Amino acid sequence: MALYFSDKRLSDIEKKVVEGIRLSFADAALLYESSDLTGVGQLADMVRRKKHGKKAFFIYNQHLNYSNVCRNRCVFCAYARDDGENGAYTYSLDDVRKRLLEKIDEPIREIHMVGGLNPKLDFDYYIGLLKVIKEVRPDAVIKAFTAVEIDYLSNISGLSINDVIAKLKEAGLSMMPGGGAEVMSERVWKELFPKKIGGKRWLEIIEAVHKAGITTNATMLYGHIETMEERINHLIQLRELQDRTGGFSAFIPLAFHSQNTKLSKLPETNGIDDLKTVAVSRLMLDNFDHIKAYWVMLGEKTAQIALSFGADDLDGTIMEEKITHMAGASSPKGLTRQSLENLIVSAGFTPVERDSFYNAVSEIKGGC
Ligand code: V47
Ligand code: SF4
Repeated sequence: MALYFSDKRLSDIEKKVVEGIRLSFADAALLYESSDLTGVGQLADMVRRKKHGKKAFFIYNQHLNYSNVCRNRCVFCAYARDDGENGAYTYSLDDVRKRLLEKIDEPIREIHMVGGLNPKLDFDYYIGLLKVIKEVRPDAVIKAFTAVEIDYLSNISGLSINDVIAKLKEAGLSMMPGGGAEVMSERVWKELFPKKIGGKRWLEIIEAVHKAGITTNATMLYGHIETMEERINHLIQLRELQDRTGGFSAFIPLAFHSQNTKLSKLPETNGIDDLKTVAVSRLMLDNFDHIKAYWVMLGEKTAQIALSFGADDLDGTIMEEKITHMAGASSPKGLTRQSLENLIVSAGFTPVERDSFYNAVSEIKGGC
């Protein structure tokens, strides 16, 4: 049955989606520009349902941020501090062990671990982090670090990118989160994160990581100074890399939070932009299996609605989130399994608790 569009231009895109024809830059621009939000949402939902039916995934996970001392000091970051500055912290390996043991009675399947580039931490510390997690929680998957850390570790250790990846893998790294790419545009890189690796290097390193057999996610930080054109180019660059490696698991659009950053005058992203960005991502990233609606940044309500705009995953329990909360996020710091299930069921989907690789560990019947 053909969908109803108040913006008739969407019918051409529907035809392409139905026939499995890849959408172009111009299609994405039209989707973003269209005022037919529900039309755009229906198109994304069509793809989402074809891939996952009514399933909506989540994971029992714990976030660990070992240090907020960071030499990069990206303009959009409220989390980072200089060494010795008020609020700066670094966990010793014993602190990390303690944090893991505090939650040892919970059925955590994944440890998501990232942090700043703290010049006082050497390569052995990073290996130590992985080893401590493996020792305390041998069954949990470690999803840690980003291309930014891989590049940094290669610089401080003198090892090649491939050797860094091999050593992290040997110490227990199984997967990598999608951070660090921000928006792959030279203009945005120069203005917002000039000390961090740019898009070209990020893609090169991720390609090496995928070739070493480690899957990663990908993200896009939106809602700051980037243009629609830059967003779309970012998505296309990810899609091209995925064509080559197939190593991306999920894509996560990250809604910018400006409080306590140098961009604090910028407003929050609005609901329309949040939902459209999820939908456009779902439609453009035809070779990505999963689109995450990250409840921490979107808020629970928008994340729940995003399940009908192309997203199939809400991320997880998290336990304690620092990066977005230091930038003013009003979402809770963690959610229980029951709350995640309730959010999914009341949105009309079937909650599926998953492991890091999207294998179902339990499916709860529900939805309509
Ligand atoms: O790379 C930094 C972003 C990222 C702010 O792969 C900000 O499963 C919003 O990558 N407002 C880290 N965002 C988080 C991340 C992530 C999160 C959840 C799941 C996964 C996954 C990955 O957070 C950074 C940066 O892009 N960030 N500051 C801010 N003020
Ligand atoms: Fe450092 Fe990451 Fe914050 Fe940039 S976003 S300053 S790399 S912690």
